[in-house]
Amino acid sequence: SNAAIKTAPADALALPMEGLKGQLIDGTWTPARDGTTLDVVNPCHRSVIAAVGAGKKPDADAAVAAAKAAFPSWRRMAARSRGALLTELANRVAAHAEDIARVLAAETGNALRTQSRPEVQSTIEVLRYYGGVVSEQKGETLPLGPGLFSFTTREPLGVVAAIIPWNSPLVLAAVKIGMALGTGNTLVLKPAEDAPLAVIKVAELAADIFPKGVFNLVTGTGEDAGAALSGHPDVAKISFTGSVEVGKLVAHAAAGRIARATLELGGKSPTIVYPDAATPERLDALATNVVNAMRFARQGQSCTAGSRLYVHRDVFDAVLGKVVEKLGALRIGDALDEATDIGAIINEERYAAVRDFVREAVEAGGEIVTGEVPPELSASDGFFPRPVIFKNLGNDWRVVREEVFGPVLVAIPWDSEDEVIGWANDTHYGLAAYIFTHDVTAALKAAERIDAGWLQVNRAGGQIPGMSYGGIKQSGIGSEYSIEGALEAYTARKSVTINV
Ligand code: TXE
Repeated sequence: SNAAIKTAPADALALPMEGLKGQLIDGTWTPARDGTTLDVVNPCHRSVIAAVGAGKKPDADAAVAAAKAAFPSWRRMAARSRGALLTELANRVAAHAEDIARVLAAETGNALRTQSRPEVQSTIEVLRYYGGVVSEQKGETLPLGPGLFSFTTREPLGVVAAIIPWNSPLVLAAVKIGMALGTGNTLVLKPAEDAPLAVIKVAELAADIFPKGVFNLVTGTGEDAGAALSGHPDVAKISFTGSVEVGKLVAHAAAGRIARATLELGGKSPTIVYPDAATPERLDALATNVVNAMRFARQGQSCTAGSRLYVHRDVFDAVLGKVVEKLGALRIGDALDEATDIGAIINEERYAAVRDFVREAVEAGGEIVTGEVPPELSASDGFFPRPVIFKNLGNDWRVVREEVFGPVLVAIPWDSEDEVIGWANDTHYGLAAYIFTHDVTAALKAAERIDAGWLQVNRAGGQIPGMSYGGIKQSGIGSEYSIEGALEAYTARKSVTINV
């Protein structure tokens, strides 16, 4: 039970939060216009670590107006000069990396060593990537025949509203900052109400880098600040990462005024293990990859989590045995404790949702290979569920079909390639897939047939700047992390045709 879970000594909780500001609107730090605030809670202790402005429609309106006013001169700045400002932001984040990582760990419950520090490093990489690459905002030329010549340019759209979730808030913010500002748009960023603090710290570093009104930050709930932004007539483009449910609302709001929307939504990604990947000498590395693919070290709260594990029947027991052994070596505990591998689920509601998934599957006869039904908590317990692996499940059960967004892996044996690829594709999601085989033909065949935006073969790492990343089916529209994705989604082509 949870009694065994270690928490950090109280002094480890002293956070670099002094002077934490709040909303950045038109270059000025402002509380919510109605004076209300939202508490930000450390999910490992349920302690309130900060209160931020509960921004609403008037705050969103002011931020959009500022971004709109700043657009004409920002769009005229040379791309390489905008890039230089993104690089400057990256350098400042690097100079404050440890402080930011600690705030990130405290608000998300994502362990400092395994998740939060690496996320800050990815944030720096992403900002540096866009800082360097935005000069590639080029057009094409087209000789249209005698006396006619045409060229295209890539024009920014205007005000971009970016709405981000709590699971890896900083790097997702960095991607949207890099894509929107790099291509000459102005920005209103809204972090998730559960984890706005690390993003606020980055906004503090950005405040005097960009001209006023170029980079705005509004804090508040999705229903208030988020909906006000996605429905705003002066927002030319919305970039949203979060749930499918809210993604549909955002898409509707955008469609109502023919605004553009990029959506990065959920997933139920398959991990497929072929027998040759689980030979005695490969088993250890394979099991590490399976654990990493499931993002257990982020409590499974990742859209790319490889949450359906399909293992060839011949090696099923051997693979499960090794994965359980690997999981057993991971320490669950306070996110700020250096020894911790796995931290806490973001909040009580998400903890209860994970518990419901597990309980329901157990009641239906699913067999728990490792873990337990997350226990009922007393009011001061952190939201620490143990990793769960299930076997003997029905293919149509909720835990097999829906995104749990918690540390719950379903393991299913397969016999034929056709069968397993059919199962892999039998979902309304299409985000990631992980394939483990050293047979090149098998890997390429699977890559060809699996419907997913991002396939990894013999790897289970994170996104790398430069590589397009995005989903198909209900996992989303558009791609991020690359300049191509930024140009497609954040600019419009303009053709100029000349009679020479
Ligand atoms: O996400 P929400 P939640 C999935 C995952 C998880 C579920 C619920 O399955 O269990 O979503 O998480 C803002 N108009 N993912 O409820 O609500 C909100 O303030 C405009 C997948 O936390 O989608 C926050 O900033 N905005 C995922 C952001 O949307 C609204 C990451 C995301 O919150 C809004 C997170 C509205 N009406 C959750 N309502 C991924 N793809 O990585 C909320 N928001």
